[in-house]
Amino acid sequence: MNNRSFKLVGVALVAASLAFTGCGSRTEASTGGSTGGATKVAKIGVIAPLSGDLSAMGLGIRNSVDLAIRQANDTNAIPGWKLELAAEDDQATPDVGKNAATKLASDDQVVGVVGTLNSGVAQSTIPVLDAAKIVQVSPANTNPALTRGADYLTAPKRPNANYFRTCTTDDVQGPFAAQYLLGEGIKKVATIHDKTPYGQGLVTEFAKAFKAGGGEVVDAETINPDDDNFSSVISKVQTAAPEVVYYGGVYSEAGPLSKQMKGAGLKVPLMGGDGIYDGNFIKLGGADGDLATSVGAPVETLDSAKAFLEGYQKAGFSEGYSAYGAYAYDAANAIINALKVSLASASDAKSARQGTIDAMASVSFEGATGKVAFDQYGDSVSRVLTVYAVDGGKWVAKKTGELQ
Ligand code: ABU
Repeated sequence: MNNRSFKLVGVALVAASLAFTGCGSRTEASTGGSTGGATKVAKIGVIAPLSGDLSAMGLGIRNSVDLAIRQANDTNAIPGWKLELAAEDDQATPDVGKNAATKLASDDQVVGVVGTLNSGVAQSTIPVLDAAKIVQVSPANTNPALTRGADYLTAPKRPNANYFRTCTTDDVQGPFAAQYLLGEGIKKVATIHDKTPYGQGLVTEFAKAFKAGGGEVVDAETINPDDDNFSSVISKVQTAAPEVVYYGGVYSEAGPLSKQMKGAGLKVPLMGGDGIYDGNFIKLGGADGDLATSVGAPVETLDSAKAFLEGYQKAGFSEGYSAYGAYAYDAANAIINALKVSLASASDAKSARQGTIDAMASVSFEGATGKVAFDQYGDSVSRVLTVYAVDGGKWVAKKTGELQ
């Protein structure tokens, strides 16, 4: 791992001006644009947190899928068919997500699902949708085991043929963060994770790469996902005197953790993964100097994302697209591309479910985030990541690249 190098694909020092607002949850369907007299209906579901602490990310996912559906209907992308959105709130909770998947699977018009945000929720939804032969494409799940199984490094084996993702994975993201810190001269790091598949997996991958690169993990702690007082963990970490605290988890705990760290005198940067890359991290206590990696390049810098950004603004959504909006838009368009094949000769949506999964293997197009295509495990072929720092109270891109 220590001889890996970064291939820079672009260096961006731009403010990431994501708009973040939350609002209450509701399950909804959208008729999605004009449809040129189509009579048959196929639905694309969304399963994401539409309420609660992580709704800023979930609503950005929902809106971006809605946009892709509206545009497909407006351009009559699938002649004879009208697409509809069926969005379900998973509340970032595995059981709620499983119920959402069961509900969507029982709707004969559902042919694909975009989601989930959380890797732990995906563990519950994937088998349900797989049994119903419904394709699931996540814009945000980064746990490697979802596509390559528990032995994802030594003996990768795809657990579910219906599952794909447009984001990269934590066996890339963790080492990317480690390489960045080592390159900045950081030698001593403490780790904390929230015991979720995402948080634990990310810290495991980070720590392996950091140690392999000559760094030392001076303390390793955990918190519970719903904790709000981190004083005992902070005092243990403080004793170990790290130069950085690397956190595996999401912004709802990471923001308060950063604030409490600094308040207790542990005035070192907190660094996390894509789960903390949100304006709410800063609102909740994230401070200047804190760091995050997130998937892809900053969308505001990408020519390929211009149509998405303009369309999103024009659509007038009241919530920002957040970290995964462009990835959700690409996930929806991947399904729509597969539907162009599977629905072409289908008499009804349900009969096209298996054909949609089959067609995903050949999907390849230039999406908002760049090339969208999948490998033999259902993973994205894109492995680009960006390091962001909180600077002047907002996220600023520091380095965009690909782990070699
Ligand atoms: N990838 C960050 C979102 C959380 C998760 O994967 O569980």
